[in-house]
Amino acid sequence: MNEYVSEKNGVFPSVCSLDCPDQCGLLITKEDGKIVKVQGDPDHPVTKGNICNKVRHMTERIYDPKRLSFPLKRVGAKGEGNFERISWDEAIETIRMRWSKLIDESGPESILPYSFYGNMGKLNSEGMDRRFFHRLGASLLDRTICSDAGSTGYKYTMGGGFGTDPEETINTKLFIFWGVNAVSTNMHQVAIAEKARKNGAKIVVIDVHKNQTGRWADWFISILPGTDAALALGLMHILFAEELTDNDFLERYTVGHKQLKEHVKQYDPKTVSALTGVPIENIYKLARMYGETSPSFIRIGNGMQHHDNGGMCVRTVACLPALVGQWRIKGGGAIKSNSSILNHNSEALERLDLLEKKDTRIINMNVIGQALLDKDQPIRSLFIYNCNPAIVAPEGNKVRVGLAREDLFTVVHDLFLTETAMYADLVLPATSSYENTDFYTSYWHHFVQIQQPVIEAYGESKSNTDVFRLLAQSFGFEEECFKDSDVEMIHQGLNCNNPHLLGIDYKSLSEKQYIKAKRKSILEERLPTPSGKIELYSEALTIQGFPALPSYMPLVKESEHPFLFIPAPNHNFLNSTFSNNEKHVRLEKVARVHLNETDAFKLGIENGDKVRIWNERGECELLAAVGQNVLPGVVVTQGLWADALGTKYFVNALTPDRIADMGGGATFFSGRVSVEKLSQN
Ligand SMILES: Nc1nc2c(c(=O)[nH]1)N[C@H]1C(S)=C(S)[C@@H](COP(=O)(O)OP(=O)(O)OC[C@H]3O[C@@H](n4cnc5c(=O)[nH]c(N)nc54)[C@H](O)[C@@H]3O)O[C@H]1N2
Ligand SMILES: Nc1nc2c(c(=O)[nH]1)N[C@H]1C(S)=C(S)[C@@H](COP(=O)(O)OP(=O)(O)OC[C@H]3O[C@@H](n4cnc5c(=O)[nH]c(N)nc54)[C@H](O)[C@@H]3O)O[C@H]1N2
Ligand code: SF4
Ligand SMILES: [Mo]
Repeated sequence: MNEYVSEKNGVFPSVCSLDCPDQCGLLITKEDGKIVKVQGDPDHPVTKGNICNKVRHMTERIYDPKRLSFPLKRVGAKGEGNFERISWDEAIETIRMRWSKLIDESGPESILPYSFYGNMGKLNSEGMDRRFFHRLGASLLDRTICSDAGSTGYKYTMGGGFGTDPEETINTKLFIFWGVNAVSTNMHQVAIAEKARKNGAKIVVIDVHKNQTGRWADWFISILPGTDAALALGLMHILFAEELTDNDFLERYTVGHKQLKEHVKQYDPKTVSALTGVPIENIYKLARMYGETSPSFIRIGNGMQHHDNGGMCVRTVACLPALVGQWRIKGGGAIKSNSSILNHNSEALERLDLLEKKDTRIINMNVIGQALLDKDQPIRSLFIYNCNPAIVAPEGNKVRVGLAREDLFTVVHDLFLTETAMYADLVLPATSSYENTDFYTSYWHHFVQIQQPVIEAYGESKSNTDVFRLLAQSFGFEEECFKDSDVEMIHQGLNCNNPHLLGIDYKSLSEKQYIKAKRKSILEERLPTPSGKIELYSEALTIQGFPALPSYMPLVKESEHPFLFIPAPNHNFLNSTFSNNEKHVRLEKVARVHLNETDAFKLGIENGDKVRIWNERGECELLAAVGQNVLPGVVVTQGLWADALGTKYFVNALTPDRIADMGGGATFFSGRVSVEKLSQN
């Protein structure tokens, strides 16, 4: 029995553990030891009682009959999915034996942990796991798949993940949702914007796909993929030329505005229109709207940065609020990510000091396919948790050839027998976050939240922290930190010198469930850029070989395939999570590829036709959605679908594993494909 789990029926506070900016406060109704209902907490100032469809149907996932409840070992060939039940003792002992042998033969760097944020809890995503692998001396993983290109670009301008407090955007008069499908991926920002709209705010969406967010906008601007920096520079051109800039702000709080003014002369509206596909008059209209409306707020999405030029693109867009002085207006500014505001004590949780070899190799998670096929310094074992690389990683066919290697010893810890787990030698059952103790920091709003377990562990499943404690014990690691309880780890993680977190600790969180960080406006604090100011001109960029001023850099033209391919997330899944749960699949129905009607006409494709999309890396088959939702030359899909459906929706079979310009980021949206109609329907 877990001492924190109440035996009583009732309603318990909780927090959504999914990798979503909204990080909702939840209320969980429990009857006879089981969760029967998941709702938004009406008192949570950001959630306000509303949650997405995905999590409202969470019980279907927690009690899905396919959920894993005991450890398994593989009995057939890799990928076939034949497993038999084993005990935890056998599982842990097998890992200890296999890894001890590997360490003797090839050193600990032959072992690679592979994880992401399937669970955003700090302890379960970057706590005991890090301690264990650092002490073991395993290869390090650079976790770059999501937002690193853009975060790095944003940092050159703003010094870190600092943006507007989203709650203040209730006052905003102009919202620009830029490369973000917020209706699906940040619904509470949409709810706030919707309220502001009742007070006269206008909503502009800039995207390559007129999806649910574009349809919701007052004004949708269609743009060619990878050209957002050009549009931003065109806006700057007009803002300077028409004296719509806030010169006092530029003088006081920025570096390089005079050079920038000269530099953007080359980005005249005609040039920019040719690059972006945005009509000249719309570039003028948007620039004037941005120059004349206050407060204005830009929500910078991850879509625009999953490109070859993603870093520079975000760096460039992030300069805009400074030009019009919006950082000093309540409700003005931008958010790419607010993650730096809630920085916790990661040194204490992760214990990098336990890693003996300081030059331990680092593997970028985006090139896991290449890395698994590399014969020089082979990866001989993988431990995968909080992540489903067989579906989510780029160059997916390469990843799967790698995972199928008979000589690779793979352990997968998950709630389900995911596509990745199908390739495992050992599969370990994971608890859901509702069964764990943890704390959470959002990368969008400013609340820290706590999770106390609401229900007992499902079957024999274990949390990530418990699995790594067991492994540490079996390896005989003596350090005290491997004995820390989850509660002790929360104390350690919140014991830090971040002034925003003052007064937030285990005790106060246990009482209040969520606490808002104390935060000054961006301008009251020295920005952690080299100059302490907003850097329109960045010397640091030149050291890395980039232009110091924001610039447009075209995408790599990787092949002659006629279409740019944008395989984005969908509404009812969370990356690949829920893509194996019937309820969510039913809500999403089928995978479609959106193409422009002129392209469709040329290819003889009609709405609803089955089409094949392919390139040198692979192929998939989807149903055509023909219309004007994308520009000619662009095709868009939504969702990372499970194979188990028997479909050929595996979009990452087509995506490149090139690395973006900055931060080692992914380039999911910079690939090219061909499209053809399939004869049978
Ligand atoms: N429902 C749902 N919510 C989610 C997720 C999910 O899978 N489903 N995933 C979560 C995670 S991990 C993340 S990182 C976020 C991601 O959520 P967002 O930040 O919204 O990012 P994406 O959905 O990847 O892409 C956003 C938009 O960018 C567009 N886009 C692609 N290329 C370009 C371009 O070059 N320029 C412009 N202007 N637009 C472009 C796409 O068409 C898409 O509409 O959402 C989180 N929330
Ligand atoms: N084509 C394309 N590919 C993409 C993207 C895209 O837009 N287009 N988006 C990319 C982005 S932004 C991201 S963030 C990645 C996300 O990729 P992943 O991090 O792989 O996200 P999920 O697919 O949600 O898989 C998370 C897994 O963690 C498991 N899990 C949940 N909680 C726990 C736990 O407590 N313990 C353990 N051990 N496991 C747990 C879940 O069951 C699930 O199988 O995908 C990337 N891939
Ligand atoms: S997935 Fe996002 S919107 Fe849905 S409940 Fe979780 S945090 Fe809220
Ligand atoms: Mo992500």
